[in-house]
Amino acid sequence: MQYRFPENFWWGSASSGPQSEGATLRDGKSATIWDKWFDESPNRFFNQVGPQDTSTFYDHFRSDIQLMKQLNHNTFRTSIAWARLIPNGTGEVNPLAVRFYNDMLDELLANGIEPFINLFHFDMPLCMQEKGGWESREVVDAYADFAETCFRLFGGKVKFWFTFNEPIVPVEGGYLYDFHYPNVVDFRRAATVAYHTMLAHAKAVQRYRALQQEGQIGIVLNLTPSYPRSQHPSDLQASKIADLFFNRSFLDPAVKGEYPAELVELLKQYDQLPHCEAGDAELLAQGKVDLLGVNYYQPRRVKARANAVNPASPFMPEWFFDYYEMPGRKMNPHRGWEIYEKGIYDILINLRDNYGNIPSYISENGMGVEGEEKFLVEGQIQDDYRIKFVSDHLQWLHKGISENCACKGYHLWTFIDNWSWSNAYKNRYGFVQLDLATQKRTIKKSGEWFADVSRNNGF
Ligand code: BGP
Repeated sequence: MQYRFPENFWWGSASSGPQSEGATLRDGKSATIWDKWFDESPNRFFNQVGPQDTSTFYDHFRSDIQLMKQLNHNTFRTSIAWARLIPNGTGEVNPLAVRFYNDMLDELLANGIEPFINLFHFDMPLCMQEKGGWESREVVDAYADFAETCFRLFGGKVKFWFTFNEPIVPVEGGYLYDFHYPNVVDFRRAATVAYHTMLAHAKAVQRYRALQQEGQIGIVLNLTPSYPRSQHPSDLQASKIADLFFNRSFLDPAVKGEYPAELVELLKQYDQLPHCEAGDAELLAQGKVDLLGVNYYQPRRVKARANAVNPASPFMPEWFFDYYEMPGRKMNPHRGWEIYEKGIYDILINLRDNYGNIPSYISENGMGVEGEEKFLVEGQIQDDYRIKFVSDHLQWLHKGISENCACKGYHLWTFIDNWSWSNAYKNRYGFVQLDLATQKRTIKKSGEWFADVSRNNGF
C-alpha cells in the first residue's frame, strides 16, 4: 500500500439536515427560508425541485445507515434542523424531533459510526428570519439556546459538535452576491451578519464549555486558498486582501478568538465596520474551537485590479482585486469548478504554521457531476473520475500528515446524492446514486472503492 493513514483516521461522508431529511413540514417542523424562497421563486431552483424533494433521510435513515456501514464509514456528519427541533425558534421543543434525532444517533452508534453533528447548515427558521435573521442579536441569543438544548438532549451520544457549516456562505449568498434568500446586496449588512454569526458561534462554545460534557466542539469553514497571479507586490496584496475577506474573517476568530487587525483596519478606513457592543471582544475570545472542519472544493485565483474603483459604486470585496483564470488550470469537465488538489495541502500547512496546528479534518471535498446517468453501466455508475479526484486529494492530504499536520480524517461530500441549494439534483456528488422518483439507492463504483480505502486505512 502506498498511502497508509494514521490509526483511527476518520473515514466517512457529510450531509446536512435540509439537504437530506425531507419531511420539510411534517411532524411539527416549521418552515425555513428555503421553503419560503422556493414558494416565491421556484424558477430559481433547477427543474423547480424544491427543499421538500430529497432522499428523505427522515424516513430512510435506518437503511441509509446500513449502506454507510457497507461503505465502512466510521464517522458521518449531518446537522440538526433548528426548525424541526424548536419550531418557533425559541421555547418549546418538538418531541417528534427529539425522537427522530435520538433514533438516528442510536442507529449510527449501534453500527459503529461516530456522529459528527452540526447545528446550522444555512437553514434559518423562517420565524427567526422574520425577526431579522443574523442581523438581529435576538436571533443570536435564540441560536445559543437552541445549541444548548441540543447539547443537553444529545450530548450523551454526540462527542463531536460543530456550530456552523460554512458561515460565510449565507453572508455571501444572502447579503452580498444575491444567490440565497433574502437576496440583499449590501456590504455593511453582510458584515453585520458575519459578525453576529461569530458571536452566535462563540456563545454556543461558551454554553458547551459550561456544561462540561465529554466531547469536542468546532466549526466547519470552507477555506479557499488565495493564489496571486504573480509575485508582483500588487498581486500579492490583492491575494492577501481576498484571503482576509474570504478565509481569515472566520478562521481567525474561530481559532485565535479575534479578528485580524488588518481586516478591522481596512473596514474602519472605509466605514464598513459592524456595530460592536461592550463585551463582544471577550465573548469572541471564548469561541476558540477544539477542532476545525475544512471544506475544500477549489482555490481562489486573484490579481491586482486592472481598473481603478469608482468610489461612488457600492463597497465590495472586489474593490481590492480582480479574479484571474490561470492558463492551463484543470477544470472539472462536469461542473465549472477548478480542480487543484494541492490546495488541500496548502491549507493544512497554513493551519500548522499559522494556527498552532489546530486539529482539523477535511469535512467536505467532492466532485459535482452533471448528467451522471451517462456513466451508468449495467446499473452502476462507473465514476472513475470521482475515484481519481478523491485519491489525488488524499495523496496531498497524506503528504500534509507526513509533515506533521494535525489532520484527523476525510469526509466526502456527500453520502447519497442530495438536494442542493438551487442546483437541486443537477450536480451529483454521492458515493450512492439516488433515483429521486423511486427513492432507490445504488452504490456507485467510488463507494465500493472508498469501502476498501477505509477498511485498509489507505490505498
Ligand atoms: C458546500 C455546502 C454543501 C454542498 C456543497 C456542494 O458549500 O456545505 O451544502 O451543497 O457545497 O455545493 P453545491 O451543492 O452548490 O454544488
